[in-house]
Amino acid sequence: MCQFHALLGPRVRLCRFVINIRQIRQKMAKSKFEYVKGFELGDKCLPGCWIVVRLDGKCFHKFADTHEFVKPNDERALKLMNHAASVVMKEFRDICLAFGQSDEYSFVWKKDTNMYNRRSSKLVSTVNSLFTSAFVFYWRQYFEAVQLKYPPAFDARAVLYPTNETLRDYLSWRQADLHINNLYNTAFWALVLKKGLTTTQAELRLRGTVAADKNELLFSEFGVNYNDEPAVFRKGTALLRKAAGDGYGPRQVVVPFHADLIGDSFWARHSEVLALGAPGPCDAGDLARLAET
Ligand code: DGT
Ligand code: MG
Ligand code: MG
Repeated sequence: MCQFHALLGPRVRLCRFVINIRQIRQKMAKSKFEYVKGFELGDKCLPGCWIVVRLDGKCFHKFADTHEFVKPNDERALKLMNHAASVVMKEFRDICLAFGQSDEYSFVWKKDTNMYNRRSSKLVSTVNSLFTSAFVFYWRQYFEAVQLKYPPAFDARAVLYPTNETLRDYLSWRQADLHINNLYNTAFWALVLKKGLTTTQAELRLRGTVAADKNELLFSEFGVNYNDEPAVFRKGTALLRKAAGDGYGPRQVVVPFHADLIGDSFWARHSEVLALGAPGPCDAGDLARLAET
């Protein structure tokens, strides 16, 4: 026994010595190097403001071409975007609304959120990386045999809106942007795909036209009433958190709406969003749209 201890003794002492040296080094490192933390800039979002994180596909004109997206609107791509956004909303309960169109999505954080201590870089980077990974993860669910040819990327930023009015104006701006682009693209691709014009000819044909001209062109030359185009193409997708009652009691769901965000009726119907209230109830139409996603 004594011999055993005699044998172990120096080893134990050596171990303790090594541990002590390590601890001293760690303490020194902390005191000597910790000052570099001071180089990090604070990026806490102002209190009381709505925080909007908007992300947008990087070079999606190329991504859409490479993956042969249907022109001007590819339902698979829009549904995949909506699915990725609902993954983000399910993860972060303080996102009360999201709005998507084309290759972009805006996520609205409740103005009183304290998520990540309101640090902009944390909010932006986590939303963006979860959205992007979900986009890739669920690709096959929507594109089936179409192989993802390279990893897509999205840029992202956070913008603060100090009042309900500025937040609504922001969302109106994104929806108006969608309307202008989609009306143009619908007319442009009708001229190219249905009438055989080259892209240059189609561009020339539409140059200088206003919305009424494009509506008229679609109707008179292609029999298309723009207002009958699918609402998801014309209005984009707003995702809202709602309460759905089922046999197991109420649960939260993320429901897609393809509605006008510019007028008042959407905000009156979903008044809980701006009032920071609990999710409102679903109706049958909401549940039907939810089932389609
Ligand atoms: P960026 O955002 O500056 O990196 O550049 P892009 O190329 O992403 O430009 P952006 O975001 O202004 O425009 C979105 C592009 O994505 C636009 O060229 C059309 C394409 N895109 C988005 N959704 C669809 C779709 O459903 N079908 C087709 N064919 N193209 C789409
Ligand atoms: Mg883009
Ligand atoms: Mg875009």
